[in-house]
Amino acid sequence: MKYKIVFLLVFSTICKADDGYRLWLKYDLIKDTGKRAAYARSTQFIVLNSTNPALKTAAGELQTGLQGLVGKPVPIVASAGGKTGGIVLTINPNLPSINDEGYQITSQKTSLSIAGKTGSGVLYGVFALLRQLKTGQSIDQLSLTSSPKIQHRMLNHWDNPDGSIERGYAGQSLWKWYELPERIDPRYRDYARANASIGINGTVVNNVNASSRFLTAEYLQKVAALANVFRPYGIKIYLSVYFPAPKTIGGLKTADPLDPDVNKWWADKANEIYKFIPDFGGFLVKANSEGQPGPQDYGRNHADGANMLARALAPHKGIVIWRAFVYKADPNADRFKAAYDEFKPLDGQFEKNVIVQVKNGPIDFQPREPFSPIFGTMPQTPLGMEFQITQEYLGFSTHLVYEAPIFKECLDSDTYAGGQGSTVAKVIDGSLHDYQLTVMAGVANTGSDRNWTGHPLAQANWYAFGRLAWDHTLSSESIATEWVKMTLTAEPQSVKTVTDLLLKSREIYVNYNTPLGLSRPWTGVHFAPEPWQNRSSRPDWTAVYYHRADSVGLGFDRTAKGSQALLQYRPQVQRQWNNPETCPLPYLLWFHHVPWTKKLSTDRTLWDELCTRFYAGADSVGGLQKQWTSVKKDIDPETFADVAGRLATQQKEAIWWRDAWVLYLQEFSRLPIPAPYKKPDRTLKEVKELVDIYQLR
Ligand code: GCV
Repeated sequence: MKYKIVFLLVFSTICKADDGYRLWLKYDLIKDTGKRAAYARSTQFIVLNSTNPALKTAAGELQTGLQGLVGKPVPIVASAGGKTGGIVLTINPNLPSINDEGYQITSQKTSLSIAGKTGSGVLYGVFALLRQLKTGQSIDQLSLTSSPKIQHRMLNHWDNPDGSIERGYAGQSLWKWYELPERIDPRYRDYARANASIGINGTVVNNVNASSRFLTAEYLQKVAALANVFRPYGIKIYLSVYFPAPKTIGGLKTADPLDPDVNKWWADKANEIYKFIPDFGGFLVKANSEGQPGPQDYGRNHADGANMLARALAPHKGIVIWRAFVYKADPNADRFKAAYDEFKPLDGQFEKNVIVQVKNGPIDFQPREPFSPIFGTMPQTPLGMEFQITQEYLGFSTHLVYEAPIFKECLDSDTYAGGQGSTVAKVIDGSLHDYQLTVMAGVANTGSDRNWTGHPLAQANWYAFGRLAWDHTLSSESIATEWVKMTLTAEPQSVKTVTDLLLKSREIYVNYNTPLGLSRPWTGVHFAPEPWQNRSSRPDWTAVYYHRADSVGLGFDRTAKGSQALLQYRPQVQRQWNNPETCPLPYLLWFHHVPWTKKLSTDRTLWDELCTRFYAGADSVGGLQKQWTSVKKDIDPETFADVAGRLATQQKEAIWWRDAWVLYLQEFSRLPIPAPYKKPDRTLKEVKELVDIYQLR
């Protein structure tokens, strides 16, 4: 009996299901006997002869990783003492051909060296080596050199002081403000590890809809406690700031950026912050946007506001990340044009430590958007990229959408700002216009859920964001394959299948959600389909504003005859999208109001093409389910069941989206649903009732 209990305990420990907490950092025993395993097993020691905190972290991570992979402890020693078979970690500020955070891994006979100019560089090198071992890459004659292409690779958390997360779908905030600074949740360190392993080096811990509370001494202590945990992982902390803080917590009568007292208040505040956090990164600011106050409240412009904060931070080497996400409640305006209209005239007027952070598209993280015209038209201002990892418009954490293709589509778009080949990536990595200050930010999809991201496969989006911020030339496919091998399985057929499923997922979602360039940033929770929504406090918070369905056709005319938004792009880009006959179908309805019966390049009419995509998209979710079922034997049972459940919900909701759009648009097109597709089983009224249930409070 006793033995039976012991056996059961041991067995249940071995078979313990994977709850997803370890993310892609699963350094489990390598079972094969190949060279990679032999190499890992032959590592006798790790040489560390420095007290640099990030280097110490690097040694610790290497030790943990190797121990997991080979199942035996690998000691950390101060010197090789003439012995071979070790991995030597070194900081060498004079290393050529890498930047400050780059690394060089080289094999030297029976030893290996991981070197960087800084401790962080070595840390990234360690994670690169572990990745190499874990994904089964050859380590013979290893010679890996890599440097990040973007300087500030950061997560933006839209986390509120009460623990809620704006647009968060994986539980509550990771930050337990009421426990800090005294209690340090071990999860903070695990968060830092995960980020460092993919090269993320900055985090904005609070929502851009900011509370001034974070600038009080009480909260700065809490923020400092987090910064202390993140520092050894090379991660700097930043804060979103509430522009009128000099009034709300400073007792001043104004927050006018040209007022000397206001300037002094911010300078004093910066000094105070740096006393708490000597390596504080800087401020992220949402101002004069969606009701947030800002410099325009005092008749000043964005540059006035940003520059005032920049001057306060400059003595400490901090930066200001000023967001370009702005639009006004003007019934005659096109929201698409707002950011360009406000920011383009300010090009070249920002202080050196200011970067303007631009969302990838002109509207708001839609399933597909053309790149923001700002990227091609502000050559004298450093521009940062803001991607959204959390799935605000992508089915929350229920629908599977692998986002690397969304990020890549934007990064690889040609702005023509300096002639052909002037991609968005070259704008934001500073190479096109020769600037040093560069940022890529991702609005985080993390939360207190045990697996961090709600949907287990949404971890791939966090991972892909980090990998692309490090190197935007990586392909969506290579990142997906790497993530699958790190996280789910090493079985070649299943790796292929899951990679394929990830790569397809975005296009499938677009098809049933917003095909042919439709968009849907209407008001509310952004979950349920509501193309009929036409009432709101602002016209640009209705659905009808965006799709413009009428008896003639569908889509928003943004050509010279319409809102003229297309004119904000360089002429070469305009030419690609200006003609409805040749405009690529994914962007068609972004720029044109197209008649229902117009024949498209697919030889189908607009109406038939729309229906085809809505139906094919919804049907394809069934294909994803089949693919997932086919890998069951190679996936941890808990993860398998979790994803299978979410895919089943996605299947149901994809049909819901399809039915809502098709039945609603049919009221305008007055055309039948083309064969072989069948009319939805429900009526528009029934679909609306279902949506109402989801909106109930
Ligand atoms: C943080 C969209 C979202 C808001 C978000 C805003 C922004 O409008 O729906 O939740 O606010 O973008 O990016 O500032």
